[in-house]
Amino acid sequence: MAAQVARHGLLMRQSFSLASQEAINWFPGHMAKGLTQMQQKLRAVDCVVEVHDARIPLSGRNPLFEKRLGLSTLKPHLLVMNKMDLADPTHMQAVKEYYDGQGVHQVLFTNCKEPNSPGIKRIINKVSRAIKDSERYNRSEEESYNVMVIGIPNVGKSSLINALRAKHLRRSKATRVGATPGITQSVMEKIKVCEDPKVYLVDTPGVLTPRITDLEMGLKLALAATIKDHLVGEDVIADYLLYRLNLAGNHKYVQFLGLDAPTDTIQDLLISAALRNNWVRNVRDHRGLNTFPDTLATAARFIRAFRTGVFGRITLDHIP
Ligand SMILES: Nc1nc2c(ncn2[C@@H]2O[C@H](COP(=O)(O)OP(=O)(O)OP(=O)(O)O)[C@@H](O)[C@H]2O)c(=O)[nH]1
Ligand SMILES: [Mg+2]
Repeated sequence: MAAQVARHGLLMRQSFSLASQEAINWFPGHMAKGLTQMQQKLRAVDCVVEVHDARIPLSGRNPLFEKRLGLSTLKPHLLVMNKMDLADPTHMQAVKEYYDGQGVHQVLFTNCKEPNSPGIKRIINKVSRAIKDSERYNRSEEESYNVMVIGIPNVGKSSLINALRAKHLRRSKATRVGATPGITQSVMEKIKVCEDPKVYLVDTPGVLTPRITDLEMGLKLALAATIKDHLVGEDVIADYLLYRLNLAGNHKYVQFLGLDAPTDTIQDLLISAALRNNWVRNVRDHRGLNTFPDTLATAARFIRAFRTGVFGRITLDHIP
C-alpha cells in the first residue's frame, strides 16, 4: 500500500497509481479515415473551430490536428471550450491566459445545452471576424463562410452545430449526437447554421491521439468520456474519480451513494453503495439464487453522476 496522508479529514493515498501502466490505444479506422478526409476538405474551408472539453482544458488536445491540418498557421482557428456548465468557472480566465501565452488568442467557453447562452451567441461573430482578419481573405464576390468543426471524441462538436442552427435558424437537429464517443464516423456534408452572414459548418468524427502514454492524462480523458469506458475499465475510472474527489475534499459522493463516511478504497465504496441501494445481481447455481453486489454497475452510476454534474462543476486539469 502506498504512503497515506490525512486530507480533509480522510486518510488517503498520496498519489494515484495503477498496476498496469499500459498505454491506451484507441484509433479505430474511422478516425484515420476521418483525418485524411479533413485534410482533403481543408482547401474549401475558411476557418477551423476546434472544440474541446472545458473540464480538461489542457489535456488531450490532439497534436495530429496541428501537424496534419496546420491549425494556427494555415487557417483562422477558434478554440471552443465546451461543456462549461460542468467545469469550474473560476478557471476560465486562467485558461484563456494560458492559451494566449501559447499563441492561441481566440478561446471561447460554451454550453451547447443552452443555445441562447453567451458563448454560443458569440461564435458566428468571432468566426466572421477571424476570417476577415486573416491574410488569406481576399474574396469579394462570395459572402459565405465554410467552417470545419474538429476535436477529440464526444466533446460536443455535433451539438455545437445543432445549437448554432437552433439559435440562428430556429431549425431542429441536423447532425447526430450521443453520450458515448464515436457517434460521428465520417466527415459530413456542410450544414447551414446562419443566414446573415451565410455560414456553413462541416461536422467531423472525433479523433484521439493514437497512443496515450501519459497515465493520468488517459484517466482524465476517460473520466470526461472521450474514450470508450471499457478500454480503461469502469472500476479504474471510478477509482480515479474517487481519488480526485477526495483530493479536493469533495465528499458529496457519500450522500449520493448512501455511504456512512468518506473512503479512499474503491472496492469498499462500490460494495457498500451497491448493497445500500440494492444495485445487485442475481445469479442462479446449484445452491439456488445468489445475490451479489453489482460493483460494475455501481461504478458506472458513480461515473455518470460526475459526468452529469452531481458532484459540482469540476475541472480536472491544473492550470499553470
Ligand atoms: N453538459 C453538457 N453536455 C453537452 C454539451 N455539449 C454536448 N453535450 C453532450 O455531450 C455528448 C456528446 O455530444 P456530441 O455532440 O455527440 O459530441 P461529438 O463531439 O460530436 O462526439 P463524436 O461525434 O462522438 O466525436 C452528448 O451527450 C451531448 O448531449 C454541453 O455544453 N454541456
Ligand atoms: Mg459528433
